[in-house]
Amino acid sequence: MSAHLDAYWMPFTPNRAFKADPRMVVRAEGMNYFTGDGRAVLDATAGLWCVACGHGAPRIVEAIRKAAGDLDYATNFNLGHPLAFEFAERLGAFLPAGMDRVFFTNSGSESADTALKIARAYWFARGKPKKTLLIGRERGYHGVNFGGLSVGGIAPNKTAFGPLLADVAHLPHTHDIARNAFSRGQPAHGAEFADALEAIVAEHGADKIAAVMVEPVAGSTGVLVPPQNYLQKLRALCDKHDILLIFDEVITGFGRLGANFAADFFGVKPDLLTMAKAITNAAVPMGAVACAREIYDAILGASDTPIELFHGYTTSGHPLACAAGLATLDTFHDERLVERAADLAPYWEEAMHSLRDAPHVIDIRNLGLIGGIELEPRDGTPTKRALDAFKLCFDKGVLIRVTGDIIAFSPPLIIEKTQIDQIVDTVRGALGQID
Ligand code: PXG
Repeated sequence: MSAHLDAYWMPFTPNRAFKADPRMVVRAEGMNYFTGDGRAVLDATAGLWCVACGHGAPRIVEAIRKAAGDLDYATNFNLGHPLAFEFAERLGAFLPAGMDRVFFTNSGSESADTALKIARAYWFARGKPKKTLLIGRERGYHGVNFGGLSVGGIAPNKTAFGPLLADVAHLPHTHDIARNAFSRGQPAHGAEFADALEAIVAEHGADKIAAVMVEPVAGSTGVLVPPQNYLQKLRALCDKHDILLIFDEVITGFGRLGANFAADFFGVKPDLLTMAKAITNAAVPMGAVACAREIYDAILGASDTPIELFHGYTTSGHPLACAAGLATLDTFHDERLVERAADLAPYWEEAMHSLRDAPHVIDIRNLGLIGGIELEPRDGTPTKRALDAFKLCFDKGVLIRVTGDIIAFSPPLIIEKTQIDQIVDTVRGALGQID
């Protein structure tokens, strides 16, 4: 391990292995990263599901430069600056109708914890302080802070960290290769997985349950597309039992499915919706929680203290992030990126499923500009096969993302068809080369 790499404790990385064999990028533009020796690497992951407009989008870069010169920082605690109000309003118009009350955070993890706290605060404001139970889903990912970690359902993320939130229950995940392998778009089977909510209600009582939080399409765990009618069913059950529905749209927001948000794509409206990543094209860290007006009104209306919600971050609504966010919305509008993603989705689907006969492939999943390819794990060494594919693809000039033995794709929405072909050819070649 080279000594000069030791100081930086890298996130979600096998530090020892990485530092023994590091991969670095030093520059990025459009669809490509560039390594120190000038080699282009096509970004099939949009950074980490976040660089929707492509790298170095000129309007965004320019807006950040200007904002840094105009107003480097101002607190939003009992003071304001215009960009935060302007961005919240513009974002409100981009969000599903009626969800235009926006709380700013700095990441997806903070958005998840903020949404969970707002859900509880809502019931507190409504005179139901016992409605506190938070329901997540197996294999769900809602970041790494204690709330989102507790509600999330990825076991290794929890192992080392002791007791989490106690007031939590989990729905089953919807992954069902036996019935749904190689589904194009939404799988046909599994809407009934939502019925597990009835059992949780029967066990705990609806008067104890605050909210259900799910990713509309589960990303981190390896691209699990919701079965047809599953989200509609979940919404109906939440309505029936007076439970809030929170969509974690940290990866599905901002055009990923060919609609502004997954809520629009599926025609299912949550009560709270979390965002991060592409909200600023990831050029400045930012997250946000969109709230239905009723929630905002209830909490403000019921408060008997001057501060209605005792929550916020020093850099909530940071001027540089708001400037980047506004420029991101402008870029989406000018380049018609949401429509572009919708137009490309059928080509993307064909391309992904053309890998069906490649070695080791046991399932392929897709929706919008998301793809997941599940590999058969090697006997005794799960995850190694996918990791080998990742390294080989990087060496051949394509950046993919692997999680477990699943390859996840989420390219920038500016991708061209020839670049989709390049991704598929490179992955096919890599799968043919590894054992
Ligand atoms: N919710 C969802 C749905 C996410 O995908 C977060 C919350 C947390 O966001 P922050 O900004 O706190 O990281 C995420 C993050 C992967 C991968 O490989 C995905 C994420 C993070 C790291 C890896 O798919 N998503």
